[in-house]
Amino acid sequence: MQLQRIKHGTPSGKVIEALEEDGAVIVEDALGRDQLDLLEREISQRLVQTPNCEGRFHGYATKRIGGMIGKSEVCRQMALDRTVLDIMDHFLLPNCARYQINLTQLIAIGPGEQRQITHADDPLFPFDNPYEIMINVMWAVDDFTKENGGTHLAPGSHKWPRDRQPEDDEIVQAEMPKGSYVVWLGSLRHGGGANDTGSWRRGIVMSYCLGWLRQSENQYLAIPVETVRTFPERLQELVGYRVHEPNLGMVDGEDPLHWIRDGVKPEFPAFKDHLPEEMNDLLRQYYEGR
Ligand SMILES: O=C(O)CCC(=O)C(=O)O
Ligand SMILES: [Fe+2]
Repeated sequence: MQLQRIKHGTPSGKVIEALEEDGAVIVEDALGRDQLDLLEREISQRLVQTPNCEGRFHGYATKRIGGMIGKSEVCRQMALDRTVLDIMDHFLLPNCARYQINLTQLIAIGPGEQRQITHADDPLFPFDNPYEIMINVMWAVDDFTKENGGTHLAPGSHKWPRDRQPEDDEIVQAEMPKGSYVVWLGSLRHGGGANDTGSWRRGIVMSYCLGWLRQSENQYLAIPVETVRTFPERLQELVGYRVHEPNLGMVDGEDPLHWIRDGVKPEFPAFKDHLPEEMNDLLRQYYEGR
């Protein structure tokens, strides 16, 4: 059993097909040398200053840094990767007006870290979801190997009953060169690997979820608003500065995108409707038909 491996730049349909089948897929060589060099400069000092995590789930010999999209230009580029967005369009867009960033997190698994418990990520949202509600993309900053903690994944487990846990022979590890990424669906069983080497295994998770869910990481505090103002509009929207129709995420009845764009929040704005077209049509019929 192996994960399918696809070269970056291959039409997204192939990647989506593999994800439908296995629930996880590796996309190879998505970052160029210059991006990897810049990323190294953006993260190395931060990692030195960051203490180890303190929790059984997050690890004790692991370091994590949140809000990466506000801290790294390369992460902003990763967030907008065309293949990644095609994947999210396919799996998430049928069930929301727009999807959003759930969290962006650097995960550095340190020497001696033990294997993380095998889990699915989507029980974060406590309801019986009949479709995928979140998807994670793990970008390799170092080569991922079996020895240094390459992510464990159980291909096909997105189709299993919820209470079925994988046996060891149903699990594969994401082995991939740095600059590649592995995508897994929110329902897929997986976990961080044990690190039996003397060096860190650094990866960056870019997580996306339906636009009407609460984000795991509070994007409005994780990223300084002055930094958000420098983002392209698509990225401002992705981190959450956009109304999800109908009427979720408004500020004084305004779409936050206007406030971010114009730089000032009006003192006395007119409170507006933010509705999908079908609802507007229904309202029009109701009020005009009376
Ligand atoms: O670091 C990894 O490879 C996976 C981590 C993970 O699945 C998690 O923390 O939820
Ligand atoms: Fe996870």
